[in-house]
Amino acid sequence: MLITLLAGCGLFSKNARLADIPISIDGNPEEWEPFPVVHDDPKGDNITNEYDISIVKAFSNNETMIMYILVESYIPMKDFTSVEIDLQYGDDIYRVGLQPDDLPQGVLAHKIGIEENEIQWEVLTNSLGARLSSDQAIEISIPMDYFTDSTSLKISDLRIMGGICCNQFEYFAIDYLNPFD
Ligand SMILES: [Ca+2]
Ligand SMILES: [Ca+2]
Repeated sequence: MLITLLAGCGLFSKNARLADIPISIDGNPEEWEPFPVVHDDPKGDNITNEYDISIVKAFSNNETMIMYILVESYIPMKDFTSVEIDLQYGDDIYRVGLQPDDLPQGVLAHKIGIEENEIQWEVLTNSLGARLSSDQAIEISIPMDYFTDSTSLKISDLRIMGGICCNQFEYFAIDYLNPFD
C-alpha cells in the first residue's frame, strides 16, 4: 500500500491512485478533493473567532515517508499562533508543534512521563523539516524519519493554537479535534 490514511475506518480503497496526486503546501486545498475526510468537526465549538475546524484530511505516503494534513475552517481564518499535532505510535505519544512562517519548521517532542500532574516531554528536534501554509486552508507536510513504520502512526489530536506560545496562561486552543478515535 502506497499511502495510509491516518484515521478513519478503512472504507477507502483508492490508495494507489491517490498516491499519484501531488500535494502542494500552498494553502489551496483544491488537490485534496478526492481524498476522504478523516475527521468531521462540529461548527461553533471554537473558543475564539480566528478558526473553526470543519474537516481534516490526512495521509502518509509510505514511499516518500511524508505525512500530509489538511485542516479546513467553517469561517475565514485569521491569524493563529501555531498548530499542535499529537501523534500516537503504539503506546508512544509524540507532539509536533508548527508555527506559520518559521523555517526550518517544526518541533518534535516525545512524551516521557508525568510528574506532579505535568506532562514531561523530551524534544527530539527543533528543526523537523515540516512545512505549513495557510490561506484558504491549512496544509501541512511532516517528514516521518523519526517513525520506522508509518502504517501504525495515528493522529490522536490536532489543535489550532492562539495567544502567546507557549505560556500556560496565555496560550490556548482556538479549536481542537479531541479525538480521532
Ligand atoms: Ca495545496
Ligand atoms: Ca469546529
